[in-house]
Amino acid sequence: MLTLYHGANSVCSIKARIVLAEKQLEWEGRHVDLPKGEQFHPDYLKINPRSIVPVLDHDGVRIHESTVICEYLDGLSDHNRLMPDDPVKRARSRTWGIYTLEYHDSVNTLTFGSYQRKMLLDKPAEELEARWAAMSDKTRVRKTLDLMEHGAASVHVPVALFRLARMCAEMEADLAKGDWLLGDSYSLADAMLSAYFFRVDCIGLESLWESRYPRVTNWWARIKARPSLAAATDPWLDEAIMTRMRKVGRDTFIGAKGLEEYF
Ligand SMILES: N[C@@H](CCC(=O)N[C@@H](CS)C(=O)NCC(=O)O)C(=O)O
Repeated sequence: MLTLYHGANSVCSIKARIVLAEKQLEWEGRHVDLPKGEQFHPDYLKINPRSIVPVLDHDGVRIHESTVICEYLDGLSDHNRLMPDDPVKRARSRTWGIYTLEYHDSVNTLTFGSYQRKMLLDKPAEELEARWAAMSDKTRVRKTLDLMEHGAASVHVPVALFRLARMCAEMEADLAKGDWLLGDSYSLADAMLSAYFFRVDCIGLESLWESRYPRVTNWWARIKARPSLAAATDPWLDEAIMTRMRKVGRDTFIGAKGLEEYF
């Protein structure tokens, strides 16, 4: 039995759900409501003391980290094998997997600096204090507090946009060799990266690639046409929240010169 502890709108959970859909694996979900703070509940801390999702439970064995979960899921069946046989392509796939740690941090910065900040600013001060106290990683707390205070003016925002722009530039170079990141076939690298694109798109910043990376723009259109993206997102996401997220993201980051002022 495969059980995924996941968050509805968590980018790393979406990443795992895309691979579950691509592989057509049967799985059961245990939803962890991140906005409500369920990741800090003592029962969940027994599943993951780091208070983050996703976690995959396979017959009682727990696998942590979305990139590792994705490769693990791919290895479970021969249906639609996503990790290539070629050792050079396997190495490149794992390089993309490592880069996703940076992409996660970046999309998290942009989401927190806009939509999440707006949501949390409405909460009572005591509730926020309790939330920061529950986070065991104090570096994360410091960053979160900076984003709460400064929003788009936080020092973390230009770093995040620079890194995501670098992601697009590196993808543009790889996509010169084929329609997909590792060549002519859709692979684990495409599946993993599409979750971060989904989030950037949700916060209305698709001009990050549309303004300068045509191959990446076409790649994203191909990804959106795959049933796996809708399967991994539609059942969990609320249309009204997504509309608000896009508006707040654009209002926060897109100035008179688009995203240009960040580069
Ligand atoms: N490197 C981890 C990152 C996991 C992570 O940070 N997940 C976020 C959601 S995408 C989370 O659980 N956040 C909890 C919180 O914000 O308190 C992975 O790829 O699995």
